[in-house]
Amino acid sequence: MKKSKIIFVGGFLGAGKTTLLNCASKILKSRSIKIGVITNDQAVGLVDTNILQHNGLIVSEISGKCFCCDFNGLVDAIDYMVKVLHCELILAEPVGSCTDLCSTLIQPLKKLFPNAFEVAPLSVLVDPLKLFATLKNLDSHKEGSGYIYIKQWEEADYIVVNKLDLLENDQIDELKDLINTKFSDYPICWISSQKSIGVEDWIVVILSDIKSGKRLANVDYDVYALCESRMGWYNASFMIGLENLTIMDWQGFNREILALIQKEFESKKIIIAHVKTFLKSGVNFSAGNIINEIEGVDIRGTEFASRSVRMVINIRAETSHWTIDEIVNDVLQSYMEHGFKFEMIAKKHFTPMRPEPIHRFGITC
Ligand SMILES: Nc1nc2c(ncn2[C@@H]2O[C@H](COP(=O)(O)OP(=O)(O)OP(=O)(O)O)[C@@H](O)[C@H]2O)c(=O)[nH]1
Ligand SMILES: [Mg+2]
Repeated sequence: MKKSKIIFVGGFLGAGKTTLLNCASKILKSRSIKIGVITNDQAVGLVDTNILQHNGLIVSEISGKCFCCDFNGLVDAIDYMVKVLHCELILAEPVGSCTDLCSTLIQPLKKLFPNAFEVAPLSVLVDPLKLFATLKNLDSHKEGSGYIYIKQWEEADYIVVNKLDLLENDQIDELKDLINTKFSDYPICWISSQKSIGVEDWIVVILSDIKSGKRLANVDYDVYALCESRMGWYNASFMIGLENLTIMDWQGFNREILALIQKEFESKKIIIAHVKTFLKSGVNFSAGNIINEIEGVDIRGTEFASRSVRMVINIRAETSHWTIDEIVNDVLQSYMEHGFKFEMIAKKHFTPMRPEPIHRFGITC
């Protein structure tokens, strides 16, 4: 029986994992390969799931726990996609704040299901600006998000430097030198998942027979849990409309509401990890992102007008989840004063739980 191939794309929040999955799926679909994608979060209602589904992909969202803490749920989802939906390749996006994937996912899948699954080399996607900042100042990252970035990179079979389109040639050279100081023996892929540069070459790597899970990161779970516990998570979805039934430009609304949220975070000096929105009405959509306090709002999709819209919003930031909830409530309140109505469909905000993986292998197999 042909083994199903599982491709994990790790990397920190905002590195571009979902954008890469979208881009790669398009290429793979054009080769008539049937793809399934698995998304993951500790709560339901992911912008990523909505975006991938909107692009016509088969998506399964595992929510409630991260992959390593819900290993059996992950195996069930893979099994369903392969056996029932006949997917030939499964792309999986772990939660962006997760690390230790090699010992908690890749080794157990290889060891426990040697005849069912083939696991592709672990790709860890990196935002080049974070890579610059972290590698230039390695000693200051013994805790906080920096600890997670470094552990994610340490366990990579392939470090995939994304957002190549943002770099000048001299920055690429400088980055190569910096990477060499800490990760000299790591294979590196240079890509832009947004512009589809280098993605075909990355596909060659993940479809190859190169061994996966060659490196285990030495993760201290107390530090790891502390780093995650300093973050707040917020997932919500609303129906939005106007009291006087005015037709609204929702792309403009999306840009404006994200800018207001960004301003609130900035004024409270809170570090944003990722704010994502997805607005949809019929076939029209607008997707928005903020990945830090400095860069502006990134909007994709189309301008569209309708009387109402469904909005999904996910926020991950270095603050209490209660503060995030307050910020969103304040911003929504300012719209309500102008006649907007928000009917909440679902909302959950929380601190990520301490990771308690089902399996944790101390050696590679
Ligand atoms: N310039 C540029 N931007 C990119 C590229 N890839 C992704 N982005 C942008 O980076 C932001 C985050 O992208 P996502 O794909 O949502 O990142 P992610 O890693 O899935 O984030 P989480 O799901 O929160 O962990 C979005 O604004 C993307 O448009 C790229 O190659 N170039
Ligand atoms: Mg994503």
